[in-house]
Amino acid sequence: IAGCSKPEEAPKAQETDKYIAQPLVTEIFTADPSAHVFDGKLYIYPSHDIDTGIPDDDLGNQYAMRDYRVLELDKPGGKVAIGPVALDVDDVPWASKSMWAPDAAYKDGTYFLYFPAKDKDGIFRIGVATSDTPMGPFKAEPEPIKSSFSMDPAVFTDDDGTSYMYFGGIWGGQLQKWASGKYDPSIGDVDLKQDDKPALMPKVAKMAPDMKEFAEAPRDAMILDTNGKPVLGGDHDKRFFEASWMYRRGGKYYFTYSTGDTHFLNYAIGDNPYGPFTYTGHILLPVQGWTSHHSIVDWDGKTWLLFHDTQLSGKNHLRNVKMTELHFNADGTIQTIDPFKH
Ligand code: FUB
Repeated sequence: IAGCSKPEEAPKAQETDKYIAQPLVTEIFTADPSAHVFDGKLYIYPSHDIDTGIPDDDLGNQYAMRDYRVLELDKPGGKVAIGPVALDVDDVPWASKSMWAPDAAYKDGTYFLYFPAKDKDGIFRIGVATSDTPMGPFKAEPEPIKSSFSMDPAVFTDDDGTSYMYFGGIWGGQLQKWASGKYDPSIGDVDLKQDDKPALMPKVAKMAPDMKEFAEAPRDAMILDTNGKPVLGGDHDKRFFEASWMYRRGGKYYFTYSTGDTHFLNYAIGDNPYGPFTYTGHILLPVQGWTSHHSIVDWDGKTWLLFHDTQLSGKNHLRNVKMTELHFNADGTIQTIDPFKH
């Protein structure tokens, strides 16, 4: 499969020894890595970054991605295979652009690719596509998931086989425009500007048995501060921005996310998939580049953090995925990772 990958740009890595991990692939630019273990192999579902010349702005218009490619590893540190195009925006009837951070799931012989994209009106929706192999190609459903909105879907399957989708993102991810439950174009492009009120929270919905619909209306996945009150909109070091990911360890549910403009990956712990989740700390300190987005997966007897930075390009919109081991303390807290060696 690696042979299918056509080199696009192979920039020279600068000062490779200052980073705690190196890019998993250099042939293409990749970001937002969602990792899953299927049949003992690690599959990474990343965004596929491209350069369209669109300048950086606060809405992320520079992230003008149009397709997905899947990465496959047999063993940690092994060769990384880059799959062919798994899904292209032209093959999604309802989508127009912005194929942002995807995720995947498996159930009963079918692999599901979940992806956000802007519809023909420029409104983010979340779509689903299916395949009988983890690498795809995937065939998109003709319509987005009913009642879906905003972006960054992450699908978590609990031990009892029930799956949940976490999603949402503020600023360019449009979550603030849905604060009333309906899309309100008059709401600004950033957040609600209510610093002393509860922040906008990520959304969670149980998936229907066919994995193609929500089984219920999405609800807030509440992130509480250590005082038991919702994290406030003005607390940019703690409040949810984007990049939801759920990781279960024993009976604890770690809701993990990015803080966007303060560039942290954070975690908040709860007792069930819906939360509430209590803010506990940082997983990853700011990386090189504006965005930070990740996944956490158990594989080969270890727990791994998949993340991205801009080591190869030095440009915010041309990112590269990496992986490093994640360590826990005896009390279940995570040992914060510094992406740079000091
Ligand atoms: O890759 C485009 C967007 O950048 C993602 O959807 C966000 O999470 C951020 O990483």
